[in-house]
Amino acid sequence: MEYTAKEIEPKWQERWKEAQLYKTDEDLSKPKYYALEQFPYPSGEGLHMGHMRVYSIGDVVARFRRMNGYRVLHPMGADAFGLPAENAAIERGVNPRELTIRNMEKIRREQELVGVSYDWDRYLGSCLPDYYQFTQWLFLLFYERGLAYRKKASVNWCPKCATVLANEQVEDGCCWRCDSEVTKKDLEQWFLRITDYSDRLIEGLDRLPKWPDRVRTMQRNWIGKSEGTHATFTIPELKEEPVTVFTTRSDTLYGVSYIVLAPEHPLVERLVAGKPQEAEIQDFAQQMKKATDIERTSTDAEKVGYFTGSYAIHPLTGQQVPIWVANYVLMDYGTGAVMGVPAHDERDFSFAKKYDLPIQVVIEPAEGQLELPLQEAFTEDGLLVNSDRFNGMANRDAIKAIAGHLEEKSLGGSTVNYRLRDWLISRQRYWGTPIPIVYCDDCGAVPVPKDQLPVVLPEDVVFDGKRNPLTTSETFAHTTCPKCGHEKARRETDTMDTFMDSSWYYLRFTDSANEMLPFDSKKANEWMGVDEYIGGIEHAVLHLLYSRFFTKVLFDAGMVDQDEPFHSLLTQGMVLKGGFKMSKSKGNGVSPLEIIDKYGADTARLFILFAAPPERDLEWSDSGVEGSYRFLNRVWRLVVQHLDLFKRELATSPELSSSAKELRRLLHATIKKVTHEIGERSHFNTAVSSIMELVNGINAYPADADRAVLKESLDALVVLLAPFVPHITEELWRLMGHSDSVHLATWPKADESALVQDEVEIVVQINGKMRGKIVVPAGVDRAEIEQQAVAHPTIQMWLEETTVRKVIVVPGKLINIVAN
Ligand code: ANZ
Ligand code: ZN
Repeated sequence: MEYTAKEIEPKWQERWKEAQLYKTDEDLSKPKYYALEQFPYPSGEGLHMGHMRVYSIGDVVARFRRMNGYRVLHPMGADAFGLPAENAAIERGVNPRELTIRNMEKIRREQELVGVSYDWDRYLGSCLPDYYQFTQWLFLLFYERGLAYRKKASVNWCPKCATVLANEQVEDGCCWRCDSEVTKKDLEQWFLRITDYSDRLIEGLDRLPKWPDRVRTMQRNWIGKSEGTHATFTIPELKEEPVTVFTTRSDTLYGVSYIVLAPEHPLVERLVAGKPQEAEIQDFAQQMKKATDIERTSTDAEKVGYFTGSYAIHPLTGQQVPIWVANYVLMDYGTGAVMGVPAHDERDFSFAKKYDLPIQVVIEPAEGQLELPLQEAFTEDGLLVNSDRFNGMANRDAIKAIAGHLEEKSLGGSTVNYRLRDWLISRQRYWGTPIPIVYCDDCGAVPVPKDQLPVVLPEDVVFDGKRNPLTTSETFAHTTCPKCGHEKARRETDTMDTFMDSSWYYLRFTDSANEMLPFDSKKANEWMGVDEYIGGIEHAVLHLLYSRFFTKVLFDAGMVDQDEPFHSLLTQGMVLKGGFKMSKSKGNGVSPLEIIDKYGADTARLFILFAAPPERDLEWSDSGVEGSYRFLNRVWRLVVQHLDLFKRELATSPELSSSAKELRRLLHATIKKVTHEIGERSHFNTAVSSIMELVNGINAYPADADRAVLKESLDALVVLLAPFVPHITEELWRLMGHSDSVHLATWPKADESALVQDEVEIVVQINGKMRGKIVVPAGVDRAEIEQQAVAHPTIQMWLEETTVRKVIVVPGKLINIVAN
């Protein structure tokens, strides 16, 4: 009987489907386990090896938990809105819907070939109206809670994608999707108030010990909480109007020699009006609007500034300081105004040098003195000087003291600032969830009532690549006002960022057929949070931050009882070929379908799981795949060769031979190890390698040794392999005569008593005289006995200054060392 993956795999996939084997178990008496792999974007390319890796990992997790008595939720769907489909549709002049639906079907068929244990009844596609109506519903919930608002803002614009981008989607000044340089544009846009949740998004990270530190750090840095001080300067020329700066270094307040406003700061226009520098500064402000934040703030970027011709009054010294505008101050950080302290800040130092502004030292090192003139900014800790009543104070203490002093005088005080900005969700594109808002001349922006959802994407649109296709529909934009019935109302034609769709899909899976609500709270609470979430590191601040935000809002709305969605996060490494990320476009792609066709999905899964720990990169190797295939063939032959064992009852003999004991010990040590490696450490590779050792052990088992132990070992072997290679194990299991699926089998439990090795006492003689005793495991070899004997402290003493001439070992009894 040959191992024929090609016949076995489709056969079992079909039967599992018929038997609804992977339908979600809703027996609430069992503990729950929610295993989730990030749902894919259905590109026309279909499944790639990266997908195959994520699904193989997720499937081991899900199957392992099922076999361990959990009710498991393991769903799959498609993240189906987005630009690539729209762009492809524009190229071909068709509606992206057709293309996307076709691609969704394709990737789903391919996922099925992998043999993953999904509950397909819960399938969802984010572009289908029965899903996106609830994305709209949730937008309205945010709106009701004051968390969705519209404002005109200078936003990131990708000229190639012809749409705005959220801050999170700008990477080093470029579009995250197409890498084009991002520019700025003033537009009325919808935002979600994620900044209201800044502190909670930071705090929650401390409750996620099973997330990689790296991801938590990235989120913390992205939110960028910074504790500092506001200090208010007044401008005599503007009738004492105040300008407030944000600083993390209030200890340097007496060293301020100028203040700098961002070119876009609202005061700038009034300060320069009618002055000779007016035109120049306005030009400068225009230029700066287009520059990216990176260009403006990097420490080595050239600092450019202009004196406004005006002065402000220092809050503590009453002195006049000049007001400048400069590129390195950003409008949307802090207050858009900073105090310049050249002696203690690098950027201020180079600015002051360039424009010949005074440099006043206010911190000296605790020992020694700074040499004047300064050659560079002194940024270390020290003691305050030239700072009036604060002289001599340690600068760290002075931060609080000076902030307190400002507060007493109502000229400022401690404050907290964040880097995080509200999430811009409007996109000027067709293939996304329409924002459910109507504009009415009388009522302004009016939310579409929930019972009128979904606002469906219209079909009568033109895809010419010149404008937002949604604006070309005759039927869509014109509508009546839901509030006053005005007939000349217009619909919002922006759609939502597709990250809105993926921010809540894990909740929808808990109740995916619900027609009234996004999900029922009771259902969600039965499953949330996700116990193992598997996906790429590239979503560290995008999807993973947005989803946490959504969950917190839904928690506040009473819709879920937990405020963190993903309890454990596994970020899988890349699949490499020749050291480079495997990809079709780079020409080093290996198609999962080809591998499945040649060897079967089981071989591909086994190779992927065995070749590297999940969070590491995995180097593709054809010989490694061959090796996995050979291993499965060995397992096949090993079981098939002994099928007769399963045709009869076998009793274990009461006195086991040493080889029978040894095999049982190996078997139960393997069970223990595999259980631990999968269940506690997610180290699937070491689990597989210990199963391989077990196979060696079974292979070497003597033909005349106890048959019942052999049967026990083969039985457990097939069960242990089932989460990794579901098809071959199912076939073997049935050949063994089991009537139920191996995937319904109970995970074996390690028999601790089998793990103890029998021990024997061995007498150690030197020149025939007994000098000590050692205890060794039964059956160990001579070399091991000799090694332990000479290592024994008493024996070592006796052997001191002698030479060992000969060693005689009587196994199981004694060792005699001849020495003189
Ligand atoms: C005076 C000072 C003296 C500063 C000193 C630093 C060192 P983080 O930690 O990132 O929050 N700053 C404030 N607002 C800014 C803006 N809109 N654009 C550019 N820079 C801005 O950084 C806070 C520091 O960044 C603030 O503290 C301010 O410079 C600058 F020896 O104030 B500091
Ligand atoms: Zn109206």
